[in-house]
Amino acid sequence: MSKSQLSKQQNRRIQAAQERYRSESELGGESGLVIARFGKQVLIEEENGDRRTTTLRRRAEDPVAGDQVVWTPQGEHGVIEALLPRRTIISRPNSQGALRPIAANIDRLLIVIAPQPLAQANLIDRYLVAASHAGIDASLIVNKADLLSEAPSVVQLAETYSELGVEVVTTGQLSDPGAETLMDMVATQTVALVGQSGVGKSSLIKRLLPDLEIRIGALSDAVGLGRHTTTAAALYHLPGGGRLIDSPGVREFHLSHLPKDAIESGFVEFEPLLGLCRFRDCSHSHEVRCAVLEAHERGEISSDRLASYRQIVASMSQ
Ligand SMILES: Nc1nc2c(ncn2[C@@H]2O[C@H](COP(=O)(O)OP(=O)(O)OP(=O)(O)O)[C@@H](O)[C@H]2O)c(=O)[nH]1
Ligand SMILES: [Mg+2]
Ligand SMILES: [Zn+2]
Repeated sequence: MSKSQLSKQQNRRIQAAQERYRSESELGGESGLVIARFGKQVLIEEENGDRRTTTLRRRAEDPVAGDQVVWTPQGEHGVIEALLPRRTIISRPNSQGALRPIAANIDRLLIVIAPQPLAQANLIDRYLVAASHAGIDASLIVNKADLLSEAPSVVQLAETYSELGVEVVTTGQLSDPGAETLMDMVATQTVALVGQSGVGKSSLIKRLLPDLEIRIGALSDAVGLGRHTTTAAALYHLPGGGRLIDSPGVREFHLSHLPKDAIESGFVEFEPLLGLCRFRDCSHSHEVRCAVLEAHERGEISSDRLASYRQIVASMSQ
């Protein structure tokens, strides 16, 4: 980890601690970390590491794994008094179009792909845009390494993103060449694993934390790790201080909640060209003297990424 990253992270921690202190003294409660949310019930971790089931005081609050809250005891349970300001948030619209948080206060998105179900470049691009917009780093985890020999397109995809500067780690349950790299990458950060259902996000967490059954003893059965599809995001501590947030798999990831210019800024190879097009509101599709189209003609932007960009932009106006 670079010096500047470390100090940025340290600053965030100090800021978070100050906010926690302020809120606790103002609200007269104790601070807690959201481990998982199941409908109206929120499993939190107290400062001393104990876990407790709480409910929400205000319906408007929408806590999610990774959130810091202020709570007050109510018998052996508790009530969440307030959600503390989030350092970062990744959200997505649900099927009704309402924006729902995926994970809060994360430093990095781990976009998990696999040969089975087959990786989709456009979904990766959408996650990269969302991470960029949220000010979060993103890495690509190529899981199910044992199936890669039959999936050259996934190997190709990994190469494409690696060339774009995205860190790529290959992992799998039979051979896990990337386990150590992955642990180093997470270090003391809070990371969220996202991706299609069935790519092996929960299995990967279980591999990194073999004694998980013990660790998640307090968790609801709703988190059927490895065996069933994950239905709620849940946070797990790594021994070194890192935190992993498992999230339910998605079929698609809409970006309709983002401003239009977040899409082009989320395409890392477009970024240096933005503002260089002849027209300020250039759509990079047919305009003359479009810096993006010119870069594509010079071979600096791949046809696949340009097509993926257009697909996202087109889906925004639907
Ligand atoms: N071949 C192979 N299968 C794997 C590997 N890792 C996980 N699987 C299998 O993939 C299936 C899905 O794994 P999960 O960990 O539940 O996937 P998930 O991404 O958490 O899925 P959701 O919770 O629905 O989002 C399970 O049957 C796993 O046994 C791997 O490295 N190789
Ligand atoms: Mg899962
Ligand atoms: Zn343009």
